Order: sequence, then C-alpha cells, then structure tokens
Amino acid sequence: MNKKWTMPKLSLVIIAIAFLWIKTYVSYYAAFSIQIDNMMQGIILFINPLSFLLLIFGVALFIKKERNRNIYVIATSTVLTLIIFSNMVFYRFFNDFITLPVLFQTSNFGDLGGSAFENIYWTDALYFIDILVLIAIVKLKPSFVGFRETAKINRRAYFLVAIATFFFNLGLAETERPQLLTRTFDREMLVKNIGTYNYHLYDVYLQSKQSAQRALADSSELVDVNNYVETKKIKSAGQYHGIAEGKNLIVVKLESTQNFVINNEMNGETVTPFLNSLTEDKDTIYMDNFYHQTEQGKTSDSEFLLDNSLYPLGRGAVFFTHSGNEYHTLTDSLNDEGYFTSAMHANNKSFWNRDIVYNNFGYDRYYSLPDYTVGEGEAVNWGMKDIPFFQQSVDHMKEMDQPFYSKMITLTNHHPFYLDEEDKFIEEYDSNSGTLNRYFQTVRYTDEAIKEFFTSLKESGLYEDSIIVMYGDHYGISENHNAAMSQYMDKEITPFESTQLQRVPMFIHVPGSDIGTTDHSLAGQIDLKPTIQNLMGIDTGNSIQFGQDIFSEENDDFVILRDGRFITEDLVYAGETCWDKETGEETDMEACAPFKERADEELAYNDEIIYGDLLRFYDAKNGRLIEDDTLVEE
Ligand code: GP9
Ligand code: MN
Repeated sequence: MNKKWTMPKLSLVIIAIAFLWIKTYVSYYAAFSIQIDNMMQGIILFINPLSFLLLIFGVALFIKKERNRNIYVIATSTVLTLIIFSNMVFYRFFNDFITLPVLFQTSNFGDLGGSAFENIYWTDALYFIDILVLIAIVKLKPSFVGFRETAKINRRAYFLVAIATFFFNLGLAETERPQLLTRTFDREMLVKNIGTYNYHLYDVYLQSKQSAQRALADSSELVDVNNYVETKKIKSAGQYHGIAEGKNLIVVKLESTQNFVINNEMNGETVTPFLNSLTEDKDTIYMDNFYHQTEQGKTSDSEFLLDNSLYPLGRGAVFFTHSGNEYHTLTDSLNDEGYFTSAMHANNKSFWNRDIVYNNFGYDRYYSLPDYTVGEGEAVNWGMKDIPFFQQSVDHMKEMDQPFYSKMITLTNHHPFYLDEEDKFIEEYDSNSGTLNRYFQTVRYTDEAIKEFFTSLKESGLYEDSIIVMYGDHYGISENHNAAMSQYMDKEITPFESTQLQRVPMFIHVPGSDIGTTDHSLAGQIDLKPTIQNLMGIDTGNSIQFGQDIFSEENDDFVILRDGRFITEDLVYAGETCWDKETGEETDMEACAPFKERADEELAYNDEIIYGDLLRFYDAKNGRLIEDDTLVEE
C-alpha cells in the first residue's frame, strides 16, 4: 500500500476551497457592501474565509473512498453557498446578517412572500456556478483531479496550517478591533473580521451560552440590576398625570414610518397631510425627537419595548427567543385597572410568535386575520389594506366592554411598498431606489387610513372617551438606500445622519384636552410604557424598567439605540464616532466616553434580565425580590 502522500496538484478539495474563498470574498463587496477603512482591514477581509474553509474541507482528507470524498466536497460547497446566498437575500431585506434565532423564525420567512421574491435576482445564479464546475469535473473529467488517500502525518500538517491560519486571522482582528468577540452588537464588524462562516459558528456558541444562562440565573443577580434601575426612577408624577384616566386607550403602531416624512414634501406633494394636521392640533402632543430602539425583531421589538420598557435583544427577536419569560407588562397593568385588553392585526396570528407572546403579556384577545373579512381588492403587499383594517377594527371596538385597551398594527406601509393603482394618492419619487420612490406613496396611503380611522371613531361615538397614541415602529428605508436618501435629503448620509433618521413620529391625542404642542424632548420607545401609564393615572412605582415618563421634569435626555449608538442633548454616538449634534461634524471621543459607558452598562443589565429571566424573581407589586425558596414553595 502506498502510504506516501503528496498534495495532488489539482485535488478537488483545493479547487473547492479556492472557489469558495473567492466567492465569499467577492460577496463581501458585491452583496454585503462591507466598507474597508485601511489596508489591515483589507487583508483581514481577504483571509477571513480561509481558516474555516480549510477546516471544513479538511474533513474530506479522512474519507478514503474517492466517490465519497467527492460527494462530501460538493455537498459542503453547496451548503456553504446556500449560507452565503441566504445571508445575501436576508441582507437585502434587513441590511443585516442572519442569526440562529432569526433562522428559526421560519413561520415569518414563509410569510415574507413577495418581499422575499423581490430580493432574489436572476444574477444570484452566478453564485452557484462553481458547484456546477465541480460536478462537471467529477463527472466529465475525473482525470483532471488527482486523488490519493491521505497519510496521518500529512493530515496533521494540513490541520496545523488550518489552525494557524485561524489564530493568525483572530490575532489580526484583535489588534484591529480589541474585544471583538465580547462586544458583538454589530454583526457586520464580526463578519468583517472573522468571516461569514466563523461568524455563524460564534453565533451558535452564543446561543448555547444563553440557554445555559437562564438555567444558572438566581435572584441575587437582580440586586445590581435593581440598584441601577433605582437611579433612573422618577419620584414624582409627571405633567399630565391621569389626564386620560379611565378612558379607552388605543395605541396605533405605524408600520415603517420614519419621522422625516412628517411636515415634509416630496416633489411638491405633501406626504402626510393628516398627520401634519395633528402636529398643529389643539389636542395632540407631537414628539419630533423620538427614536425607535428596535433590532432584528423589527415590529415585534417595538411591541416588546411598548409593553415592557425593556430593550429587545441585540440578536434574534426576543418574541421568539424569550417568549416564555416572566414579564410585567403595560397590558398587565391595564388588566389590573379593569380594562378589556386586545391586540389587532390582520395577519397570521403566529407571525413573530405573537399568539404565544400576547398571551403571556396578558392580552385578553388577539384579533388576527380570521377576525377580519378581506374582501375583493382589500389586500395588497403583505395582506389586508390599512383602510378596511381600521374600519373593521372600529366595528370590533364597538362590541368591546369599556374601558378597553387596543393595540393596532398597520401593515400597508411595509417593504416592498406596493399599492394598487386606486390607492396611490401621490406620484412616486424619482430616485434610483424603487423602494424609496414607492415608500412615499404607501406612507401617504396610511396617512389617509388614519384620517378615516379618526372619522370612524367619531362616528362610532367612541372617540370622546378615548386616548389615541401613535408611534412608528422602525425605519422603512434602510442604509442600503443611502444614495437615494441623500438625493431626497439633499445632503450626505453620514452615520450621524443615519442615526437621526432613526427618529419615528409619536403622537398623543386626547380629545378635548387642550394639550396640543410639538414637544422636542429626547425620548424613545422605551419611554412609551411609563409615559402611557402616567397619562392613564397608573402608578409605575416598582417596575423594573429602563424608560422614563417623557413628561416628567426629572427625565434625563439620553436615548440608547439597541445597537449601542446613543443620542444625548448635544451628542450622537454612531459608527464608533462621536458627533456634535449641532454641526453634524465629528467631535472628540472623550465627550461621548462617559455616556458610552452608561449605554453599555444599561444594555448589559437589560440583557441580564432577559437572558436570566430575572423578573421571575421579582414581585413588582411590592417591589420585593422573591427568594428562590419562596419560588420553590409556589
Ligand atoms: C407583520 C408585520 C411586519 O405582521 O408586523 O413586521 P416587520 O417585518 O415590520 O417586523
Ligand atoms: Mn414593522
């Protein structure tokens, strides 16, 4: 038996590695628009796919039969290509990389329908060409590749090289980005430094670690969290306390609505005439400095913020990953006041795991798709149009016991922003981004729907006894459309501008209240729960939460976005840079440093609560820790 092994000149393994290496590298530029700031980053980006490819294809060296080895090589190439491909399509939609928890949200992917299709281009087929080449070699020209069994000693050498490549890569990455693996809010940074494949491995590791965290958590961990939360507590009731006490509470979550459309024009056309009129209305407070704080869980993250005044997670959707945790929600507090509580959204009930979560959050009823009649021409894009949705929702409200709380979720203004001809009230915009061009039209449509909703409420007689809160859930136009946005805004979209674009509109409308004003206070979705509770005259006393009542004078002007960016009175921290808010120019990092520490601390405490399911150790009514023993007795 010939034990001598020489690396064949054209081993299928080497060819497959070379193909995938090139392909992964090309995808960084072609599909993921990864930016390189210096030569070192360029080198890291180039070598980062290699270590993983060497390791995974190295397994082939243990396979003795040629046929099996070929099958392994081709199958591995296919799986890795599918990983790139799925990330690519996901990135086009979410401007982000897939995480394990998101991947398991399969029910959502099914429902993406037109959106997913919109994000697959025929040129994507090019990514699979190398696999065809590998198959062609094996089938048509097997002599092109040499095959030999691999001797133990050579395998060892091979794996040593692979492991050395891995540590070389990690070493370079650590010099470029210290603490890379411990500060992972930014997935792009991870992919840039350790490569797509190692990033996914790391994600699997994180996921397992988090599962262990809950099992190991105990009540003592709440002590530090509680001390921190105490420092944020507002002692006295804010202005407008109890102004809507006993009224019906209607919260409308406006899909993908960013603040830049309010009081703005597009080619001479008003985008949101009705919402604009509310900014001048005598009974409406309009907040124009209000930020969304969502991440991968998008709409569901905004709902999580509303109900809990906790941040969602940096990766995955908390609605999926921690749906069964103990929470002390806004809905619970309204239930305690005798409200009939419901959520209304004309979509599959399991989307974002809502049916499970709403139940846990305490909603008495979820009006989902089967509760609506979607007539001919009443569906577009992702499903039921907003206008009939609001109409039928008011019909449901008329049947409800009062006072009620209804959370309504609009849908028409969702990517890819398609409309039927008869629902287009204004023209498209004229940039190179069809997404942005259509966005103005769908926002305009939703504006019309809200106007009609107000009319129906008045006709139903419910209006006078209700308070209506409306907020945008997250951006509709991602950074992938910066060029088009830059054309519309007539300025360069720097990380500073991008952050300012994360503002979403927020309205509080209390009929007959005379509270009308435009409030410039700095606030975010995390403040919705305590603010609404204050308006409803509910004591927020002992809750563990990070938000503050917007209308309290003790409120601090500091908003933390879920990806670690933050906004203060004078500064914005974004893209690892400190920006002067007034000039929009870069400023000394020292100015941001103390805030950065606090932002990181707050997010870390938040994650401890969620990962450890710590609220199960806390009695929110009495503000007491529940010792483990008591828990066992229960
Ligand atoms: C789906 C709707 C949209 O039910 O809430 O969710 P999003 O994609 O915006 O998170
Ligand atoms: Mn949404």
